[in-house]
Parts: sequence; structure tokens; C-alpha cells
Amino acid sequence: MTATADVPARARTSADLISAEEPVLAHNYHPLPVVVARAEGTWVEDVEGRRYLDMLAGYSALNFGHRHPALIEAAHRQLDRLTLTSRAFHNDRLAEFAERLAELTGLDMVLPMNTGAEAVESGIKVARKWAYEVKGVPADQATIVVAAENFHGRTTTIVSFSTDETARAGFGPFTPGFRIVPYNDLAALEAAVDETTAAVLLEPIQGEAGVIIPDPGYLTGVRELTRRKGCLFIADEIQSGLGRTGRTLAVEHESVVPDVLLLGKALGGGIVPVSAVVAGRDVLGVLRPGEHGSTFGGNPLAAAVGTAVVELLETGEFQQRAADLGVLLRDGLAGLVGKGVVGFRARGLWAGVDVDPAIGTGREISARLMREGVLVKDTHGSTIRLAPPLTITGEELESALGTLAKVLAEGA
Ligand code: IF1
Repeated sequence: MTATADVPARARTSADLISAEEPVLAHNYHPLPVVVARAEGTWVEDVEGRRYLDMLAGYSALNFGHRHPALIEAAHRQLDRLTLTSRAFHNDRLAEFAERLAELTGLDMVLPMNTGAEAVESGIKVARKWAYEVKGVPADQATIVVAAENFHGRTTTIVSFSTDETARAGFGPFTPGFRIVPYNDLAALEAAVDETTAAVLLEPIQGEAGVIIPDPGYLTGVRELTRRKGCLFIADEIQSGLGRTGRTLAVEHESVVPDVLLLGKALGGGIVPVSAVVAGRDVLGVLRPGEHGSTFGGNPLAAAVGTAVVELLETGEFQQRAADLGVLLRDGLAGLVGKGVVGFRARGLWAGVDVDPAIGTGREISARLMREGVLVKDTHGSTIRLAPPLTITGEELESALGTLAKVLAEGA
């Protein structure tokens, strides 16, 4: 095969590329057998040119679709000016990013990082330091209360408080100072929070657990309890935030303002890793020079893309789209209950769909949907997650739901 402009001489098929990975790429994933080569908006295209509706959107890192024009333009402009300085110097993009992100979230200060796990780790460090310096917890005695079935990332400290054995086994010894309570259980939380507690760390909706939406009033109860007991409420909105549930933040569904907000994924527009800890000055103010940092955190390229993302969210358009199309998603799934769907949870353009195990596992359903041109990801058992870009059209969403109905009707 001769080389053309963008196809190397030894162009390889999807099958070639999948087998080429095997000896040279760590096996920490078991991807579906699709090799994506290009993408735009809600659609991706594999090496052979087959097109798929992307109903995963990078686990909500692609809320604005693949290669949103405004975000790509911001990235190109910045690539032609400056990409990295390190924080040893200032750069001319970071102030505006921090100002506009603080404005968007209604909090005071921003600690810019890169990945979600880094934001979570940073939030843990800041909460502990706040506990020692502001709350007066004795040195090295701070505790943080988390929920069972949580997912906050994959660092050693974060898996220290995971209840998923697959995520933990073989990675000990683990970081102490964490207490685990059942999600959506205020009485258990009340019992676990004491004078040593720096913070309660929760996902407002548990993503990896299967899009678990707590009872109305739970987040309000967490807010009241943490305020009354004098500890911080840290909301991990890395997956639930930035428009996904029909609001800028999922906590807005209960008008709750956390003390600390963790953001990531879509903050980088699906282009560069951008995450952040956003909090009041009384919390982030505990950090002093040299106490925390990151080579790439707050780099000018990330700040330029992050600012463009915040700009998209400032209009409220994407939040409204997720709310409006979320009705269509919910109604569509309700119509499938008893036709292969045994249950679902949905908020905005985010759903966890429990399929009848007799039809197949989540992985098997995902593979069948892939063959029909729809990409999703299973979470656990026979639950699949639907999280399309917020740019999806009504027709595309109907089409995806129709394909799900078809796959379910075909049975095992
Ligand atoms: C993978 C899961 C989802 C997150 C919340 C922090 C992080 C995540 C609420 C860490 C990341 C990603 C990780 C990604 C798949 C995806 C995921 F399946 F792993 F659990 F979405 F549910 N807080 N979630 O959801 O952010 O360090 O990854 O940037 O393949 O590991 P990260």
C-alpha cells in the first residue's frame, strides 16, 4: 500500500493494531475491539472508516463532543504562542482561567492540576492541612470519611479507601486515615464524623458504581452535617460536573454549595488533561509556596483550553441541552423497562442501565452495541453507562436508544 498524506506506508488494519499492542502495551485495560482513528462531535470513525455514535464521551471528558471548534481553536492559538513555563514563572493565561472558573463555581480560589486523581489527592492534602491549622486536629490524626462503592481514581492513597478489591489487591500497604460508610446513609455518616474528621469526600452521583443517584435530601443532609460538625464537604464532580446532569454542577440539583469542589475530565475539553481543586479562601489559603505543586498544573495550554471550556459553560446552553435531552433519554429508557432493561437511573445526559443478565453481561451488550455502531461502556455486572457528548442531537439520541432496543430484543 503506498503512503498518502496522512496514511503511513505500512497502514495497519484495526486487527493489526490490536495485535501489535499486545506484546508492548501494559494490559491494564480490556478495550472493546474498536480502533478509533478520527472523530468529530458525537461520532467516531475506526481505521476502516466505520462510524460509531460515541455514547461514552470519554467518561464525561468529552462533554462538548470530539474536537469542539471553539476548543480546538483555543488550543491551536495557544500552541502557536506558548505551551509550558512551569509555575516557576507566571504565564499570561492562568489568571483568567482561575478567575472565570471561580466565578462559574461561586467559590474563591483555584488550585490547577492535571488529572482527576491529582485533584482528589490535592483535595485530601488541603483538607488535612486545614484540619491541623484551622480546625485544630492533632498532628497526623485527621480522618476523611468516604462512601462505599466510591471511585475517585487509582493512586495508592485513593485505592486505600476503595471498596473494589480489583482496584486494591496487590497495591498495599495502604494510606491510613479514611473511614468508609454506606452511600446515601446520613445516619452512618453522622456516626463516622467526629472531632478528628477533616472532611467528607463524596461523588454527588456515584459514576463507576453505576450512576447511583442518592435520595433527595441526602446532599443537603451532608452539607448540614458537615457544617454542624465543623468539617469540610468535598464534592468530587470530576465526572458528574460541567453540564453532565443538566446543571453546571450536580450538587446544584439540591442547591448545595460544598466547601471544596474537585473538577477534571471535561474541564480539558477532551484535548488536554485539566483538573482543579476549587474552594473558599479559608481552605485553599492554607497552602504556602513549596507545599504542593505539579510540573504541568496550570500550564498556559491547559489554562487556554480550560478558559474556553468555562466560556462554553457560562452561557448555560450545554446544561440546558443536557436537561432537555435528559427527558428524552429517561423516557426512552422507561420504554425499555420489561423489554430487556430491568432498571435504570438517569439524570441529565447520564444514565446507568441495568440489563437483564439473561440477555448478557454489560461487556457482551457493549460488544453487540459496538457491532451496531454505538459505543458504550459497561460498569459492573450487566449495567451499562450512557454518557453521550452534550452536543448530541435528539435524532442521534433516538437512534442510539433504538439500537439499544434492537440489541435487547435480539436477546441472549
Ligand atoms: C479509567 C472509572 C469512570 C472519576 C471520579 C476521579 C476520577 C474519576 C468521580 C479520576 C475517573 C475515569 C477513570 C477512567 C475511567 C473512568 C471511570 F471507570 F474508572 F471509574 F468514569 F467511572 N473522580 N474516572 O470518575 O480521574 O485520574 O482518571 O483523570 O480508565 O481509569 P482521572
